[in-house]
Amino acid sequence: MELIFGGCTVLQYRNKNGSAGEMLRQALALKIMTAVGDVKLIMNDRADLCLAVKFDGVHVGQEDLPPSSVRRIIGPDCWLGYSTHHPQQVSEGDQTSADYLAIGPVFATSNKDKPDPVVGLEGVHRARQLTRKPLVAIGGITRANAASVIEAGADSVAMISDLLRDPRKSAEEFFRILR
Ligand code: TZP
Ligand code: MG
Repeated sequence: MELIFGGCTVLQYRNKNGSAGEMLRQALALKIMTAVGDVKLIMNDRADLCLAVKFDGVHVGQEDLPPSSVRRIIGPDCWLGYSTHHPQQVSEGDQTSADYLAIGPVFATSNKDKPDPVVGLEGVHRARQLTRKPLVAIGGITRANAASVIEAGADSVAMISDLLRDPRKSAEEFFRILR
């Protein structure tokens, strides 16, 4: 809720260790909790859970079901996000029915197991040249470097650690910096 009060408009539910049942319960709780706000909810990895809890979209990576299969499951209206980590993946992602592509990790991150090599601002710039889909940059993004990431060509940024310490204050500060 603090993130929403701070201005965040899209939240991803991400749980790499929970059982399907636990994820379902937590996602439903999140949905109920956030119903008052105008926030889009994205389920990480799992198209089935996205449908089960009526989230707004699902985000998959290179090792999940491919976008074409996910699209068949979720239908035309749910958002589909697809993670990419180097130029070839961006080009391939551009040819899918994904609604947006993620590019990263832009910088070093401690919130992903076995992260791909960092792509840096140059990787964001390169990705921008390869797709006109909305581009979400992720990985090591902070209030201090977010403007440079947008400047490099990202349409938006996804953040974990830099928002967690004091979520509302951090989010408010983030939006002040970008506006
Ligand atoms: N995918 C690439 S980096 C990352 C994910 C899920 C984690 C981002 O977390 P942080 O704390 O913003 O670096
Ligand atoms: Mg995934």
